[in-house]
Amino acid sequence: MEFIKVTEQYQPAIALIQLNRPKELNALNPQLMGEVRDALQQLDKNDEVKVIIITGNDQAFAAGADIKQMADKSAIDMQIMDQFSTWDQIRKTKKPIIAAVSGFALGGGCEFVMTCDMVIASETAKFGQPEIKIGTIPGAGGTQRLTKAVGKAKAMELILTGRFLSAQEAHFYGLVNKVVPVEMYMHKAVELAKEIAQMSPVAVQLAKEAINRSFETQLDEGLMFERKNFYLTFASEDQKEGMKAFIEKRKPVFKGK
Ligand code: DAK
Repeated sequence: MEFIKVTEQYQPAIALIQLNRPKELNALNPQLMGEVRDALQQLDKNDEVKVIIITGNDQAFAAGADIKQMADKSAIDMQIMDQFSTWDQIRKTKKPIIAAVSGFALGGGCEFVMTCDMVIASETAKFGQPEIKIGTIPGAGGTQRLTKAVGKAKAMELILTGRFLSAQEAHFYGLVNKVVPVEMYMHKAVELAKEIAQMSPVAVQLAKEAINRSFETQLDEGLMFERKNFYLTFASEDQKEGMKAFIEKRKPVFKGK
């Protein structure tokens, strides 16, 4: 594993996955997501593990999908790469996943957090879907899950402006379970994991499946719709300009085509 660290017995019955590309603020490239998928599948099969915690570091959970890796792709490249199958497999994990979030959880990072089951945030956590600023839109569920989590008006504001949500606001809108000082977020995540780990693993898995069912019955259709529009942005000059401008550290000039 190059981009994540996995500790199968971080605490009794609790496994930890740590995203580990600190210099890039844990930007999510396909290899990293593949490693997360493989680790989750492994942990799902390990009877000693009851709850999984996913974290980054104090500065960043993840600042989004890797823009440098995506910038030059065409809509068809994106379609053929089919990174969504990895994300789809991640969301099929049977055991409960707690995201322990500090610092940036942006774009794909925010979407990754929303794919987890519960969220403990540090006071410094910042959530957002800033894809609009680089000429694209959320592609891994943001338009669907954020809207369900915070409501239509707030989701529109966040996704159309790319503004960030503070940890306290995210708590107010129900996106996170608890906000604690930065030195406490791992501790609180473990505390929550320990409580769940005491329950029947069968009941926990069935409950998770049922809750997701209620949440996702109409989600598949929404996700497909979002995916097509996400691919479509890669056919625009604005996406090329937006991502190029990010890499060149300048403001983008959008032309509307
Ligand atoms: N990708 C690549 N590199 C990134 C990055 C990212 N998303 N975010 C940060 N970095 C890199 C920076 O380029 C910089 O690298 P160097 O220049 O030092 O080589 C390093 O991390 C430190 O970042 P900064 O110097 O920018 O640090 P600051 O503290 O000044 O700013 C920031 C932190 C988080 C505000 C800023 O880095 C930023 O705005 N980052 C980009 C945030 C963003 O736009 N995120 C959304 C990306 S689009 C999909 C699944 C998901 C997605 C799409 C498809 N499929 C399954 C197909 C999701 C798309 C996105 O997430």
